[in-house]
Amino acid sequence: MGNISIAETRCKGCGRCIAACPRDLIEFSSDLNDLGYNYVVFKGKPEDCTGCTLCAVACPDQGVEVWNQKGKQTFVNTCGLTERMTHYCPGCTHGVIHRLTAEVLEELGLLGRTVGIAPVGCSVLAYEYFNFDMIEAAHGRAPAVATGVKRARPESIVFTYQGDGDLASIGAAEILHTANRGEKVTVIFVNNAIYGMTGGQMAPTTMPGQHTTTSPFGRDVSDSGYPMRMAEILATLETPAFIARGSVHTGKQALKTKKLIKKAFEHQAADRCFSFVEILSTCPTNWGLSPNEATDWLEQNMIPYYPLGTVKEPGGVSPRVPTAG
Ligand SMILES: Cc1ncc(C[n+]2csc(CCOP(=O)(O)OP(=O)(O)O)c2C)c(N)n1
Repeated sequence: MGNISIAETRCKGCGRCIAACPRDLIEFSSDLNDLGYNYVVFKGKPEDCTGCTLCAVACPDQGVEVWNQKGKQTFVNTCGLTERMTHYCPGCTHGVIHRLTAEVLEELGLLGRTVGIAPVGCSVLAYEYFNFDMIEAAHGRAPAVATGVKRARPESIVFTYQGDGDLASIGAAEILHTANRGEKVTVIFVNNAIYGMTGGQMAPTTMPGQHTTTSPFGRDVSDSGYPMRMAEILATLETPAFIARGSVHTGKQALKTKKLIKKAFEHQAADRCFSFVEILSTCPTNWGLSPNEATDWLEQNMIPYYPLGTVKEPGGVSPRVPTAG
């Protein structure tokens, strides 16, 4: 027996918690909340809920809290995030990735010395949501800014938070050379297979045949090449300490991805070189799908091409990068 509390006012009606509940205990209300969405409600009895927390883990909007049968709160929203509502569309998983990142930093006790760098893209306003120091970078240039911050303040924990258009296209040179230099920074790479913020143009990660506003007949690989597997490309380099790929399209995958994010920051905290976590993410709005359909599409199309798990973890201490300290 457990108990969940759903913040009706935060709910965007994406239904990710409904899909995540193994006991089918959550449903849409027929009423709209102040945001104009059909919010979700708990439909079971407290004794039906096991307190597994998957609904809370799957929620992109910090809308669910969970207690176990002894009345102990088992899912608490992290103080690494502000309480602001995000501007993300319903079913977008940027919010889940924000939360996992903030949870890891809180659990590792690193919040007080973290500097995040977010460039242009849907997460351009990430500084409103992360509750620690953030810097805004020009499109694609976050790894260069991170290099400067880390070299000037080696005691800081420095990470970039980048989309696939940003990292694999306009910022392709920055990420490659930052990884190759073995800068002691962490990169959270959100791959939603499209340029989200600007209206759904084709990205280097767009799937073959995928319809976008600049590939209305589907990505033609004979014309634009195959999608780039950035994690594998960076893993060919000597210096990175840790490279992995996760996904957050379900609560269970989000929990696995949190472990990868944790490892990445642990490597940085141990003064090792470059760590990188690519995270597959849904963009229901620009994919033209409902949140549930987007989850299925990601599972059927992206995961077979972008396999999940650790890509490279040489361990040990990588070559030292000169720092100012
Ligand atoms: C130098 C420069 N070129 C182009 C743009 C326009 N622009 C802003 S966001 C963006 C795409 C971002 O897509 P992505 O990095 O995949 O992130 P998402 O929005 O999908 O999260 C582009 C092309 C810009 N702001 N600056």
